[in-house]
Amino acid sequence: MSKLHANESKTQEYLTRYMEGVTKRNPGQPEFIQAVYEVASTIFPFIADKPIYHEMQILERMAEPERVISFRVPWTDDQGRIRTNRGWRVQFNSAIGPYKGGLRFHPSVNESVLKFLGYEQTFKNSLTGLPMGGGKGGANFNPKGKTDLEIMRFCQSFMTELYRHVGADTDVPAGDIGVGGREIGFMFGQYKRITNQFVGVLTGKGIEYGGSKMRTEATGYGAIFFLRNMFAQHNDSIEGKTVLISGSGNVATHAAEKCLHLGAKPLTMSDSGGFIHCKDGFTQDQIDWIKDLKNVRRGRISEAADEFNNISFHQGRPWGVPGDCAVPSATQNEVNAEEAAVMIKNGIKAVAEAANMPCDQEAVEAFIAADVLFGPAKAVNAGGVGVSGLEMSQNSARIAWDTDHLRTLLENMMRDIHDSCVQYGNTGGKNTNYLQGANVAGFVKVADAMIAYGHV
Ligand code: NDP
Ligand code: 2IT
Repeated sequence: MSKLHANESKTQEYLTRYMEGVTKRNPGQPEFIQAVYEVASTIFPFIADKPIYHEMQILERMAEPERVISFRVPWTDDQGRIRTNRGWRVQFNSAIGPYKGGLRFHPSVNESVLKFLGYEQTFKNSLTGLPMGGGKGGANFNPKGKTDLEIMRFCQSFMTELYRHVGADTDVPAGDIGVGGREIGFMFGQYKRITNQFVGVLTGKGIEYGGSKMRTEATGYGAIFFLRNMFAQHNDSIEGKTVLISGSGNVATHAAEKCLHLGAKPLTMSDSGGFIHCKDGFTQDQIDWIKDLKNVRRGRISEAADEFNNISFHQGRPWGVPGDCAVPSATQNEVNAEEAAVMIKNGIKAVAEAANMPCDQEAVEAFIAADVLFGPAKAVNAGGVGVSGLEMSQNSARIAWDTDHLRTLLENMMRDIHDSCVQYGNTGGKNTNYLQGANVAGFVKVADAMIAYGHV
């Protein structure tokens, strides 16, 4: 066996043994194990000749959240019945700053999902270049069909416990699935009332009470900036490309909008009921109508097909529609190996993960093996938490920057993240390996900070 092959098989052996340990310690947590594997499979080769990371047990420590808080959330529905949900905050890693990451309200939320999200968030936040640790939280609460008053009572009850665990220099939550401007307003109001403090304890706030311009748009816009940068790096252009988008929430609608700004054509959007297809590409008016449908009327995406002649509604997910790029923007594991194979057969050129872990491991491997440009979530969607970090800066300094300035900061941040991926993602293949690039670039800063602190 050559020395190179001997090293590779040793690295593989470490990875296998490591994953056996992670799997044993986290029974019933498949999403978390999946996220750890995705990172570890690229980090073990990187640290093969860097014994300090092994000696300091960095990957072992990184796979253990610093703290998981779980609590009861009782609330009263409009019929006067007492309802009970479970809330969590996973404070994953504070090596480079206060815990930072969103809150998700969805019936599928459990500890595995929040641990995968908190783990990913640690590397993503490191990539932004800002001083933010990783965290995530939420509740197994289903906001669908609830009235505004029910949402308000739930959010107030949730914050009545959460407030003692968070703080502007401790842990700063934000939105995620099922948590947008309305929910952040209710939670911020409750925090302020309980603590008698007006501080930047949440991001994604309304502009009137300490929110940042561009935060609402940041994740979707940032994802499409990243897609543009991947094309430019590989001597191609986003202009004229057709784009398959899933989801129809905050991330999806703003991704569609930025596609229009940059001359690309968004063809699809979806929700849990199915997807809509517009072969001409959605117009800004149609995107605005969908934003209103989802944020104000809180309806289903199928209604867009009743409203517009050139939009059709279909069951399932949009991945069978031929397109140049895919920007999955709904939820985890929404692209599997068969769907990836269909997209590859249809000639897909680039995939940018705007949701967190939307492609399963086999789909990721299939895209990379087929030389499809693959942008992983922790890089592609980092613009959201990036502008959250800028909201924290503005709150601390008690100032407010204007839209143009923030747009430039976001665009520059996405450029820098892209360039860090290129720096660490050159594996000798035809394309940059953005998966490896993002994982390694995110890892190094957190790992080196942990080493500086000694055995903690
Ligand atoms: P929203 O709640 O605004 O929208 C979520 C969208 O995804 C809806 O269209 C929803 O459909 C769909 N969806 C959610 N769960 C499922 C499911 N299990 N199956 C099918 N469709 C589903 O959330 P966001 O747009 O904020 O978040 C979307 C993704 O982006 C998530 O993965 C989130 O973690 C990630 N993200 C969000 C950031 C942000 O700033 N908001 C930042 C970085 C990442 P339906 O209404 O039918 O449930
Ligand atoms: O997944 C994410 O990065 C988010 N939901 C945004 C987190 C934040 O703190 O803005």
